[in-house]
Amino acid sequence: MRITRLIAACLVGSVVATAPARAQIAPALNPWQWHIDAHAFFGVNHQDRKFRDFTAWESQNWVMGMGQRPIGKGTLTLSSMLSLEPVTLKDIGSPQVFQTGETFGNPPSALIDYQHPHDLFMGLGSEYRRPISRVTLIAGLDLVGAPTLGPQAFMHRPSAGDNPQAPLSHHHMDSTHITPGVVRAGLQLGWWRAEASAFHGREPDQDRFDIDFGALDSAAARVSWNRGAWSAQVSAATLTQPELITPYDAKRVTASLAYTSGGPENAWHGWPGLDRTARSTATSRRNYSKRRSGRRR
Ligand SMILES: [Cu+2]
Repeated sequence: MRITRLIAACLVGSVVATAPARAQIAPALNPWQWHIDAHAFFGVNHQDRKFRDFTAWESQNWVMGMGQRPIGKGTLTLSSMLSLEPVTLKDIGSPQVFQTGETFGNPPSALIDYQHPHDLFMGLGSEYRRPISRVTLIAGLDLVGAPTLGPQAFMHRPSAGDNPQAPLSHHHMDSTHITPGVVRAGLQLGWWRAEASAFHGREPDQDRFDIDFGALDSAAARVSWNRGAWSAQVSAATLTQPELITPYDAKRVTASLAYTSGGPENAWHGWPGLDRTARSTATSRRNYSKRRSGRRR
């Protein structure tokens, strides 16, 4: 098999800004601290294969904004993550040999060899952290967010800084990183953190501009460890019909170890990961048919 892959891309924008100045001047009047981090790639992606060529002019991009302020004895964080990929990538997604995940078309079929565009709203969430003695209590509520499953999604890892393409493991390890409706709680002690969450298990649909709210029908728990450049996690979840085109519920276990080295210019990030997903019996055939035809439960 002949595969030639050419990605000519330029990072047209990468912005990290922090604006605590006002808070230092008048903390009583403006206790908020704001941070923004944006990445935009633009380029041509050409992949020359034996039976199929792919070429696309495209842009992968996202902007993350965060505001923090003290409330009581703790800290409130509001965060958002938006992407213009619904208009800067083709509907079917970005050509990427061997990539899988989500669906395309009507009737929907599994996407293969493409990375789908991310949703406009990739994250809209809040978190409150309160230290009590050596333990920090954490509570979070996300309109769109990530449940306590798997490692940090790839765009939050330093290795995404100069790479426009999603890793091929994205839809195994990070498949829940855009989840509509997450309630989570946990505690941190030193390098260790234990958390659990309830969330809506279905992956986002093909309409990339809406938020696909639904019942909090799935649950996950994670234990993680972070020390310096090293981080590790083990997590497990029970997911209610995560895929649009299959009627199965799923149980997933993931484990990963990451090492991050260097500053923003020369960061590298490696992580052997393990993902095991087992399908279980459908919740009900009737429910599945309703969902597939686009009706909400
Ligand atoms: Cu993604």
